[in-house]
Amino acid sequence: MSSQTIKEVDAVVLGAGFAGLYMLHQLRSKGFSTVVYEAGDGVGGVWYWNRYPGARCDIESIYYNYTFSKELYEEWTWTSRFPEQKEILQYLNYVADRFQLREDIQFNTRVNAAHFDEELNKWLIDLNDGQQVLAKYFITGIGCLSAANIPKIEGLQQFNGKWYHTGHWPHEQVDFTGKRVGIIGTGSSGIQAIPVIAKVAKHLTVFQRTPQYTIPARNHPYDDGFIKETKQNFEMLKQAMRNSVSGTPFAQNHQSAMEDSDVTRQEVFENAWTQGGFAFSTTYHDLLTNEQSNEQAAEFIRSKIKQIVKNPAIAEKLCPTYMYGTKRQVLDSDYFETYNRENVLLVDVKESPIKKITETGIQTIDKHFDLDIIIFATGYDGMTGPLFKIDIQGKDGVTLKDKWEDGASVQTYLGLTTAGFPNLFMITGPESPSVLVNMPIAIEQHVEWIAQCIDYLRKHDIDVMETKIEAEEAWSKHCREIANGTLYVKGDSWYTGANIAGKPRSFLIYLGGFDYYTKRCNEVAQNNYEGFKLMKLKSIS
Ligand code: NA7
Repeated sequence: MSSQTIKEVDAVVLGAGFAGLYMLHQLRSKGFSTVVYEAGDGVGGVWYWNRYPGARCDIESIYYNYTFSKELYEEWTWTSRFPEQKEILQYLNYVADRFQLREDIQFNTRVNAAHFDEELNKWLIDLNDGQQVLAKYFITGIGCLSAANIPKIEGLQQFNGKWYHTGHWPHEQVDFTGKRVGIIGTGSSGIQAIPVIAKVAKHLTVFQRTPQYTIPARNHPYDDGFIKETKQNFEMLKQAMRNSVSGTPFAQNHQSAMEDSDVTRQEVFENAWTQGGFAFSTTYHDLLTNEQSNEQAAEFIRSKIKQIVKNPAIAEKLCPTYMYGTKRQVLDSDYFETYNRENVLLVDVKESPIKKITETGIQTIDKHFDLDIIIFATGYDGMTGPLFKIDIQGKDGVTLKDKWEDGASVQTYLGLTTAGFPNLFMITGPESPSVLVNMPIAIEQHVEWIAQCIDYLRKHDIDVMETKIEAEEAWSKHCREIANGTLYVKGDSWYTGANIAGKPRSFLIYLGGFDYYTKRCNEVAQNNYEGFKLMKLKSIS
């Protein structure tokens, strides 16, 4: 094919969220021509799309930001412990302006396809406006949770009211005043939205399939003294986060829940409950490896639900029975308290499944619920979903979907690359620590590794970098072995793909610890990118 009329750059990056913005900044600072394509009309990624009421991050704001620039850290001031969506979006807009990133971002543009051209040894990228672009490097920064799951329920198209998915919330304000609202789904999104909507709507019906373990977030405004001290400790915080197991600056707890007496364990759980946030999940190291320890945590939360919810029958329905933490633990603000309101009704759809959506509401097998608005808080096709939405084709015309058999046999090297797809990098891709680490820190580590790698390739006149199959086989095996030693694999969650009808079950998050993972990535780089074939065009032709 001829490349004469096609725009050509060193790198194409997908997505203008935390990952895409920093990737652009890194590549540009190293002198690589780079363009970012973003489907939305602004930066923010997941924080651009998730505008539903109550949307907040579940990582504390002072940790949920970039650490690559001390000046940036000092300039930006978070207002509260758990940042709301609006504030994170403001932060990312500030970053885009501060580092003049917008000039290399093309908004309102989707990448439909990216095919590796084996004659040119470049990626040919098709955009939704019909344009094409050639790039030596193709880098995805599309997040792990960006492909919305809207369950196929009969009749949705005939519903006369409005319906929304939490991950594609409209930009204009949705007014719930005087409205009968139905919400399907009680994951993080549903649990954040429910208390906020209940305060405004005339009536809220919650369609729950699985109750959740949720802990009070105990969000609060930050005071100036605390912020000042945090900023002063920036270097220490940065090192602590980057060298930690989870991308946060907390020391790892090495104690088993079964080593403590019943009384002490209750005190430990009670303290964590009072403290709020993710403190609960770090009370003991074996909550997700030892079923007995897990049950202690589960039972503690169930006892709290029964204390908070006044109606014992409703409390019972809200008590989860699956293993604690095998679905992501949720943080809430007054979630269980909301079920004490008179305008809130809980419908257990395991007991009474949804049959269809009608013109006027939702019909379960035994009752019709009249609704003006339906909200799908039904989550995402995680990890592979965002990648499979794009026709990514590597060597010999094999697509990523073909190679990974729709998710049944995902194999990557370090969660960054995959054999047969030369010069393709996936920021926080499958089999990297990604969502079980503080995301901005995981992203920074990937972005810096990729930028250094591309720089190395340029310095050594290498045109094509390709993963060796044996390297990815070993990495995937290592990932699976660690995951299989935990309780995570037993859960029906987006972690395992069990939330999507027909999706093959696989656990695609690296659980060996962010610190070990970073060390391993650095070793690969130091050993001249072991596990990769590095080729010069002369030697290919
Ligand atoms: P989640 O955590 O995947 O939650 C989705 C919820 O929707 C969950 O309660 C599901 O029940 C429920 N769901 C999904 N499909 C259906 C159908 N067909 N009928 C009834 N209920 C359904 O997504 P979120 O957006 O809340 O959170 C995603 C992540 O974002 C979160 O973990 C944080 O990391 C941030 P199920 O449990 O599958 O029975």
